[in-house]
Amino acid sequence: LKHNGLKEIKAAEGMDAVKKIKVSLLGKKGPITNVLRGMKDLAPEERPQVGKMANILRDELTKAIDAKTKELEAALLQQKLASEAIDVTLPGTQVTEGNPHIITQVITQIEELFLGMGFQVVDGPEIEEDHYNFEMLNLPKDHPARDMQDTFYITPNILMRTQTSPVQARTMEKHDFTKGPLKMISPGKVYRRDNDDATHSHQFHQVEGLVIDKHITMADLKGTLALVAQTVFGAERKIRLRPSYFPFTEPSCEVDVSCFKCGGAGCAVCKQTGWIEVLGAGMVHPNVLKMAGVDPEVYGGFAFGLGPDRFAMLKYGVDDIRQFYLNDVRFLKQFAQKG
Ligand code: FA5
Repeated sequence: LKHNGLKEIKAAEGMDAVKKIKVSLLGKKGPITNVLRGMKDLAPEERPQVGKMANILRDELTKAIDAKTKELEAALLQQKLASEAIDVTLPGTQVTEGNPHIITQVITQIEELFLGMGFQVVDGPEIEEDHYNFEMLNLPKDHPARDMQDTFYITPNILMRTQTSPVQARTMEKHDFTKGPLKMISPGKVYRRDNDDATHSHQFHQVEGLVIDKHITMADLKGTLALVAQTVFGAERKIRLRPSYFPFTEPSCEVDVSCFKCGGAGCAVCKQTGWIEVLGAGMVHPNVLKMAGVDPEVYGGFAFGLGPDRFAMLKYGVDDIRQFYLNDVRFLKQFAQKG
């Protein structure tokens, strides 16, 4: 029994076979159990001898089965490790690298310029109250100038902001002027019910700028805007200021930058005028200061709202604003920054 048992254990192929052998040799119906059970029929002097032999045999077989189990487990582990091994020399899958959107690049450039001049960058909500988008900016409910910015209303008092100017109102209201002047910019998305064409989109970007202090003049505004134009477009691009109207500034102006590809007929970008409007600006209206709790007799300032979409068009020679929103990777990839 011992000889055959050990032979069987040794030859077993796999765990299942070992388990079967264990049951057949050591189980309740196995030969060893039978011997032990039959002890009562033996002569008393034979019992210790037979019992000892049966126990030794059982221990030996158990040891052999345990050893075989360990051996098989080790083999299985080896097999698993081998099948899951990674070949580190295989070439990897190419991961396509993204790049910041061209409009993000322009906004970042403007942010860096203003941060360098000690401005703070402030965020504001895209879903805005009529109160901040219009009323705090000197545009009461029935003001005709509301038509200048055709609005997506959510409720009569909640809307998709049409401009980043509400962030001015929100920031001015909170600012403690005893601690110093207010110098901020606020970049973000704005929405208007404009008909989409080469230079208009119903969703676009603006960067608001605001400075409130004592003794601020229009010359400060002009100098700041010239610096923005030179930083983004290079020294060769010209700017011009045209008198304009905004309810929240007085006087107001619109600023144009010379068209990047004009001189020829059929320029879709500037409609053959040689200029493209990129921002609106002016000196903050006394009513706007008063509404935010700022004394217009003591403080004054300038504000501007520029369009990074138009900036990006001019800077990179993109002749249709809709390209920015199509998410065509072939278009976007052209503006990947190196390094
Ligand atoms: C305003 O929105 C004013 N809030 C700007 C301002 C701020 C004036 C502070 C004075 C003081 P306007 O509607 O002109 O102004 O828009 C400002 C700029 O946003 C434009 O010069 C243009 O660059 C851009 N813009 C306007 N409409 C669109 C459009 N539909 N698509 C793309 N860009 C646009």
